[in-house]
Amino acid sequence: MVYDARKRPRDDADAAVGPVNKPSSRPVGVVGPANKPNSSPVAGMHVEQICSGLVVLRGLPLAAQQELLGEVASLRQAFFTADNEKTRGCRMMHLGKHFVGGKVRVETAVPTFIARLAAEASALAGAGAFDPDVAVINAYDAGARLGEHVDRQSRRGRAVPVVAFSLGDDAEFVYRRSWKKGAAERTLRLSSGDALVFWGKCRDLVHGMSRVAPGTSPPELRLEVLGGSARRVCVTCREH
Ligand SMILES: O=C(O)CCC(=O)C(=O)O
Repeated sequence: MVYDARKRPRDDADAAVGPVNKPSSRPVGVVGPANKPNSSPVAGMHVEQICSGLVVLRGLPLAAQQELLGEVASLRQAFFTADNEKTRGCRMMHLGKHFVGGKVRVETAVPTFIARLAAEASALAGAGAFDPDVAVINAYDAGARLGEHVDRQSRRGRAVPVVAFSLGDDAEFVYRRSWKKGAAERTLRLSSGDALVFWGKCRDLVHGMSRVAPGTSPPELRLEVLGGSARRVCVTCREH
């Protein structure tokens, strides 16, 4: 069966943080050279605007999902296990420049294919130019979760987005506007081939992943190429 994430109904819980804009399907953005046909796999994705600065692009074609998974599988960088209170059942990999214990560590560069997909997703979402040189890859087992956190900002500020691609089983992405007690928590269902883009007013969203929904991955996507028992992979790109 050909998997089409665009057919999945929008979650009711997807109400926005802050002022709600109606979800909109905007025309596909042109991210290639102006006078050439746009062959990007991102170009046909469905744009779902949750609110100003928070967009989910749905339906990266399966072939591109497979290519993305293949890129992750072929990386020389190793996953490390971060099984603590915040990251249950999650293996992680850092790409590009990272800060560990206040010190800069430069890991394997973000592969061109991943950086290009993320830049194109940013353009399609309306988040503008994006040149990701940092990424975190999370491989989640069944029952895994990722605690609430805020992603480090780019040196260029809040205007520069975070772009996160989901592969494998569906996940519940939870988010809220701030750490303040009582800040309303929302949930977005993310499926394989979805890309979440957040920037501007939403750049500092408090967010995490509360649940992986077993058995919802497109069957053609073989996550076992990563070794281990990952059910979902999230590739999150940022610009330093
Ligand atoms: O798995 C997800 O959908 C979220 C990943 C995330 O928040 C992160 O890596 O910072």
